[in-house]
Amino acid sequence: MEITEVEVLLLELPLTEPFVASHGTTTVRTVSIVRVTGPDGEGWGECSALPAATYTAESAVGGFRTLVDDLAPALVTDHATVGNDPTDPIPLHPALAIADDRPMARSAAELAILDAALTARGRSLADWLAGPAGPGVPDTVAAGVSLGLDTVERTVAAVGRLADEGYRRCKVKVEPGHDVDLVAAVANAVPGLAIHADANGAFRPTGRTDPVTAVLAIAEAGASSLEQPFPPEDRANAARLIAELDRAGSAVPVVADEAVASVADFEAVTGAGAMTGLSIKPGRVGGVTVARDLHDRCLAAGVVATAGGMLETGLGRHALAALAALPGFALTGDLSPAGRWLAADPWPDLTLADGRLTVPGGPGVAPPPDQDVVAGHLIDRALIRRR
Ligand code: OSB
Ligand code: MG
Repeated sequence: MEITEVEVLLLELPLTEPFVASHGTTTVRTVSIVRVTGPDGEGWGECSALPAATYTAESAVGGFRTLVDDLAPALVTDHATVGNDPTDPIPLHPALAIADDRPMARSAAELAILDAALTARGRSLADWLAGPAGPGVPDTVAAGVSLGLDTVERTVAAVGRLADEGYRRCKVKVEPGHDVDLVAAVANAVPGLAIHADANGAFRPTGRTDPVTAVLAIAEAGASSLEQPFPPEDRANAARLIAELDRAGSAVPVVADEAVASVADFEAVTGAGAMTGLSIKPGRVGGVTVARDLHDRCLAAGVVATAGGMLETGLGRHALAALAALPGFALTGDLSPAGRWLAADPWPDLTLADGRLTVPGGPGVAPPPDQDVVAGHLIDRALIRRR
């Protein structure tokens, strides 16, 4: 696709409450957004980098700069295309490669290009991701919600409210010393709830106690899956944990998040026997097409996939729900509407009913944003045109 214009926006969206994880606290959702225009029309993409470079090396403002300084000029200059689906080629722009080392910014530009192309074809992202040979796109996916670090008492109260809203899976953030009691209290308060314990790598091998023993206790307390318990580079303890769970006859998956940023990481981590599940975040891996590739590899390797969120706007959440409709996403993901954390959002939100989220079936990724809401939260903007 020949891209004639790229607009990059930096928005600052208010949160309903701060989101706390062991890697940092998010109080306002600064987010960079890209719009591309070509002969097919326009399309929108979201850079999922958090306001601060904590979870990964990219930040929202860094994503804005990458989009403005590197991706946009390359996209409006270079217009060769490559097809990625022989029955319905969608241009995967070769200029995206300029940001291969900044996957969240790259992912935003890829999503915008796909949105433009799919909108012009009247085809949904979920339908395109499923492909012609796919089993067809389900109307809904199981909803799941992620809670920030908080006291046991407040977490139990919040989980009770969310269970009443219909959620059957909650992700709780844990860290050493704030783990077993929390998970046990939640399991006790809402029997039958799937509890996904995410440590964001906080169980370091340098502590006084064996980190594997500490994490096994979280599973025994009632966690149904364990996400990134150890630092990404600590494959040895992840492999030991998997072996211990196996010995105990436990089916609790050990889900990699931060540890897998690419297909090469996927091969290395599976090769080390260091994951039995994978949280696939389109931003972390460089876009929805890499995400789909990783999903296919999960299916082939017997690794359970789960769709991972990044506190996105309704735009990013539409893309995540479309991805999560693929058949390998057997472990309920971070699939909640953006209204869970955003107090203002230019994009329409996903709908939650009976513990399930609707898979977007409209053309492209999502409907366009409300320009008044964009204008009310805009902190920077750049327009790059083909010369
Ligand atoms: O570790 O999964 C994580 C949000 C930002 C960065 C990292 C993570 C998260 C979440 C939120 O857990 C999940 C969501 O967006 O629903
Ligand atoms: Mg995580």
